[in-house]
Formats: sequence, structure tokens, C-alpha cells
Amino acid sequence: MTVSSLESLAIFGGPPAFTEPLHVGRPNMGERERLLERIGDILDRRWFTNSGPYEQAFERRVREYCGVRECVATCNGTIALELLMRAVGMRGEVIVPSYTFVATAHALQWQEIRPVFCDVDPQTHTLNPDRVRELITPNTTGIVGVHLWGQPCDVNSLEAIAREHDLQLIFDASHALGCTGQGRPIGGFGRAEVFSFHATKVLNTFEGGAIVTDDSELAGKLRLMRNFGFESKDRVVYLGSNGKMSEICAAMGLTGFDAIEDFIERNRTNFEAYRQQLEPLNGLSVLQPPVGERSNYHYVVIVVDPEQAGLTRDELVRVLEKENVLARRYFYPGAHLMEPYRSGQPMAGLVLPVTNELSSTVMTLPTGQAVDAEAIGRIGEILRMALANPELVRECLAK
Ligand code: T4K
Repeated sequence: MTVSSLESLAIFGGPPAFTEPLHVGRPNMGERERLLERIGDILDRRWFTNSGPYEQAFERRVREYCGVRECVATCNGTIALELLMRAVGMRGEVIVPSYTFVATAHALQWQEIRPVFCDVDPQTHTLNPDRVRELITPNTTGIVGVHLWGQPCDVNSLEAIAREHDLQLIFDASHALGCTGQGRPIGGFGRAEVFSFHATKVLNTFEGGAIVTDDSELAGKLRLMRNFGFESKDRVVYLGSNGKMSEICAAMGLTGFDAIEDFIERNRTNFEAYRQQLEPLNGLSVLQPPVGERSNYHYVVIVVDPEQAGLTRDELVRVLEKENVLARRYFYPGAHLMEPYRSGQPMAGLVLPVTNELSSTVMTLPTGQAVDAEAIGRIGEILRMALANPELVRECLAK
């Protein structure tokens, strides 16, 4: 359906612009035939998990892609974070943004480490190093930076703070495969970095994750921890868990890697189409990757200024939802407003003005293989129409 007039918007009773929902997070897929071949081979070999040949090949691909010495593939990004936090000796208090997916904080809290929520920079949406300094106490053992949306953290400043205060610095790079910071691939900063390969990520292994690092000793420890602490048959030398990546997940990841440049190019084209559609609209701004850095463009992040736009982020999300465009309010509310932090740290929000602002004004829009320029044109038209008539839209939504 086209959106030709205000009355044709679905909130006013018109048919939705899309018959099938457009999701943020529709999985990207490589060549189906190649994946099925690989799965056939796995079934023939009857080697399904425990560091099989596909998992090893996947780890090699990640290492080469990120230019790092070590990769430890895992069953998901959350377990990867938990293993890494434990392996580097985080305990007591660890400084972390609240403006992130809640898994970053949960991975700490799960091991009874207190996440100390820190505010982010309004331009980059990543940890503000000046705010980090203010939160350091004698109990602080580490910092977890998050390259949110693939935007690189201010790695130089965070590394300087970590050195100065003898803190462990790791990065949650769940969104950042294929991105750079300081012109270098994400993956090589801090003691180690963690990727997520969840279905919704630029490259997916159905579920999956990985820890990458140049520190071979740390990687060795992580490999033990990922496999119950088994050093060899019958010999356990460390407290471990089960964080292994299965062969079928690795096969999916390898198939994705064969097509990763296509995934990123599609995202980039979509991003440019969104910019063209949305930048002329008053009150909407499209978050740009930093100049000179490579991005995977996997999240299309729109900041809504309600004063200028005449409508709030939540109102626009509702308008889009009626059209079957399922924009997401990532990351709303901030992690500090989710349990157990909401009850356990009721004052945390006092030092998080930027987080509070972003979590109420940001929406992410669908991209990836499932979206094309024509769909983005229609999304642009919906938003243009709604923003040209804010009073009527608000009145209609209030009914
Ligand atoms: N750190 C950060 C910064 C993260 O963003 C994440 C994960 C992690 C750590 C933890 O990594 P993992 O342990 O997950 O590997 C999603 C994802 O579940 C989550 O992985 C991701 N971040 C987060 C940003 O988004 P939800 O609950 O918001 O969305 P979900 O999973 O319902 O999927 C979104 C939409 O995607 C669905 O509405 C439909 C579509 N979809 C989803 C799946 C799973 C599909 O079309 N097909 C699918 O198979 O969390």
C-alpha cells in the first residue's frame, strides 16, 4: 500500500503500509545451499559440538576478520561476557553503561559483581570517560565499555583510565563486528572483547558469541572455563561452565562470513536511503558513524526531538506499528530501571541524565536483507505525513 494522504495512515483507518511486519532484527542469511551442504557434512561426521572442525574454522574466520590472535567461540554473547568477567578477575564494583542491552549488566550481577551505572556521551552513545572517573572507588575492579550500535567507545581515554587505576578493561562489542575504532578493527581493544552472534546481529550463528583477544594465556583459561574446566579427559583444573558453540551454529556463522560484505553493503545502502528520507524531517536525526571509521550500519538509530518534531518518540513508534513497521525503543528503559537494579539501586538514575534522555527519545528502524529502498521510501512517507500533522495524529492516538 502507498501512503498518499493523512487519511491513508493506518492510525486513521487506512490499510497498513506493509502486509507483513518489518522487524528490527530480521536475521541475515548467507547462501542456503552452502549452509545445507555444511549441515549435511556435520550429520555425516557425527561430530556435533566440543570444538569440532566447524567451530575451529569459525574461530579462525573471526580471528582473521578482526586481526586478533585468539578467538574463543561460545554459545551466546551473555555467557561470553560472564566467562570473560570472571576470567579477568572482576569482582566488587565494575563500571558499565546503563544505556545498553540489559545482558551487559546482568552478566556482572549474575556473578554478584555490582554494576555501577555510568552515563554516556550524547553524541556517541558510549561511556563518557569523565563520568567513569567520577565513579571509581576503592572497590572498583573494572570497566566494561559497550560499542553501542557499532559506535566505537573512546578507547584511548578508557585505556588510560584503566592503566592509571589498575582496572580491568573489557568491551562488549556485541553490535560491532565489522566496525573500527581509531582506524583499527573492533576486537583488539582492552584485555578482550565480546561479540554476539545472536539471530538479530549483523552476522549470526542462530545463537552464539565469541571472546577475542591478543592475550593467549587469557584465551587458554577461557577455553578451559568454556568446557567445565576440563584440561584433558578426567582432569578438571578450573571452575568451568558449558559455553561451547555447536557445529551447526559454527556452520551458520561460516556461511554468514561468506556473505558478510554483502550484508554490510545492504545495511549501508539502507542507511543512506533512511538518511535521504529522514534528514529533511524536522525533529528527527539519524545517528552517524564517526568520520573515518568503518561501520556495519546494522542499527538505524533515530533520535526524536519532541519539541521540534511536535510528536514524541513513543507516538511515532505507535504510528509506525499500525503500519506494520515494528520500530524498537532500544534501549528503553535504561538497565538501571530494570530489576534487580531498579530496586537494588534506586538512586542510580540521578547520575544518568543522558541515558534517561536517550532512552526516551531513541528509536531504531528495520534494516538488513529484509528491507530495501522502496520500503524505506514508504517509511519516510509515513513519518513525513505524521510529522506534518502532529495535532491530528496525537488526537487520534489519544482516542
Ligand atoms: N550486549 C549487548 C549490547 C547486546 O545487544 C546483546 C544482545 C548482548 C550483550 C547479549 O548477547 P546474546 O546473549 O543475545 O548473544 C534482541 C536480542 O535477543 C539480543 O541478542 C540483542 N542483544 C538485543 C539488542 O536484541 P530483543 O528481546 O529486543 O529482541 P528479539 O530477540 O525478540 O528479536 C527482535 C526481533 O527480531 C523480533 O521481534 C523478530 C525478529 N526476529 C528475531 C529472532 C530471534 C526474527 O525475525 N527472527 C528471529 O529468529 O533482544
